[in-house]
Amino acid sequence: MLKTAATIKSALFCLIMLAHSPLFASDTDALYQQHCAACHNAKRLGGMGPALLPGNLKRLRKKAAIDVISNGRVATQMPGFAEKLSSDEIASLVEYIYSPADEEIVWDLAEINASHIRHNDEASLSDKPVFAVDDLLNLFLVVELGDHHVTLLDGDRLEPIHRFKSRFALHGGPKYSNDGRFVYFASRDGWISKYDIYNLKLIAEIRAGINTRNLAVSHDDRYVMVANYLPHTLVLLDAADLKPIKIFDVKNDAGKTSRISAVYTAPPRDSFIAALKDIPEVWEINYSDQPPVGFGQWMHDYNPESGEEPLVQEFPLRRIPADDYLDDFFFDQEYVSIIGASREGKGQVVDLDVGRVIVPDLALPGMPHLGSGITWQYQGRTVLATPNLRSGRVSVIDMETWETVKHIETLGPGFFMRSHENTPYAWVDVFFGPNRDAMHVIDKRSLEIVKTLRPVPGKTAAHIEFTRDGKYALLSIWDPDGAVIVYDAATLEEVKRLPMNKPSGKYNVYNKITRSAGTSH
Ligand code: DHE
Repeated sequence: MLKTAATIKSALFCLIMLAHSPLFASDTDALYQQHCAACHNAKRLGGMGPALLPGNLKRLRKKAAIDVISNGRVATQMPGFAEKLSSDEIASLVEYIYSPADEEIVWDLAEINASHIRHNDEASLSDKPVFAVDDLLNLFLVVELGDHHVTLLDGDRLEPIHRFKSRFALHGGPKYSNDGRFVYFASRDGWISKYDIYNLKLIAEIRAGINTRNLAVSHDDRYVMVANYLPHTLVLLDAADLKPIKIFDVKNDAGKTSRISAVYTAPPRDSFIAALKDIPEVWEINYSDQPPVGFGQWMHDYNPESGEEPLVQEFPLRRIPADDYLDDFFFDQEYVSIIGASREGKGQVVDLDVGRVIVPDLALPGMPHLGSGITWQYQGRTVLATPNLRSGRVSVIDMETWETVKHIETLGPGFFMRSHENTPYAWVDVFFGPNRDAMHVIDKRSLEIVKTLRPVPGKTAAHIEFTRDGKYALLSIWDPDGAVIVYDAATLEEVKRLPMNKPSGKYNVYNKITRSAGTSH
């Protein structure tokens, strides 16, 4: 009897110990596959969410990682798991993601080249569209995240023309060629696609990275630059067929590598400008056939008095020191200054001509989704306005003095802000919180909210884009059973609804290729 009681006691003890012991590696792997793999990839290489490998988590302390897994991450699709997982399970997941991958991840020229797909030969396709519209520059593309499709819309009739499948999880603005015939998409897992809108056909695809931020197309339509989180590279592609030309390993003098926050084209400079996430630097890569002599070299080691010949390089790189990391940035309309912000909400202005920070402490409370900043004329001066992902306010900043003109209080943090040269209004969403179904309309002349729309109560209303003439504003209802809702931009009355599957960004060809001050560039 005693022996039986002792056996039961020891079995119970073992069970209790087991319940409190760290999970077995196989349990954690199963947990990861069940809860994380769909967005972060089964091998932690990233997809909809970022890669979860030690090299990609350098700026996130383990304590903060526990908080993100428990409570989610503001301004992303990352939900909180505190209700589903125990604290031991969350702790074991954190250990798991900070441990090195089983296999080394290499995504170099050989792997990139091997992924290349040539779908159609551009030369054999017609340069006339296979559909009839009045204005080819008033076309829109709508990215539907719900089932990973893209819809081509006629901006005059406001009707869909065609719908095609995209790669999984497109993110960031697609970029058009100058004539609006071709468009380049980037997916979060590194696929770059070139699509011929006139022929409704893919031209080529290539996987330029494992985990990609965005892409930029040179203003002369010759090059595509891809910014990656994994590996830590910028990849230059030939815009004709997407074949790789050059890989830039992104690292500082000490050999520390960095993820790239974003890359954009600066047309008057013949350059791509990239912000780095783990090194406080801005990179400028010149793509002209005759880059300025010594471009980039003077930032480091060229002394004009030394008598040495300055360097002339192909695609020369200029590294500009910043005061802090730049998680994203935005240009002035002249492409001289960039206005950047770190995830912690520290804003800074970098002057690209003089190559240094000129305003180290720009007042940007919360983190702006800076691709969404816009500019307009207010009382004779240019102001920039951006929503903030952490606080319910739109910051309006004078671009000459860099002083805050006004913080406009909104019903919650917003993702996207848009306007157009032909409308007195700027539209800003309330993407988070109980008022995520609201869309504010701000009068650009008074900086006051003049109307708050609630197109579908309870469903997120987000991202506006205007028709070429600015007469209509198109709004996304961010839901599988969603819609693009068209508003008269003057009366603010609804005109029509086009059912869509979680439509996110919408991109008007004319507004994009003319780099309208009211839209993202
Ligand atoms: Fe975006 C654009 C960064 C989360 C939808 N987003 C961009 C751009 C950057 C960026 C740098 C500009 C790229 C360009 O134009 O080439 N986005 C980030 C983030 O750092 C953040 C906060 C975290 C992350 O997960 O990367 C983030 N973004 C999201 C989302 O959760 C959104 C709402 C849904 C999604 O697709 O994941 C989202 N981002 C968008 C959209 C654009 C965008 C629709 C293009 C807007 C435009 O009009 O140009």
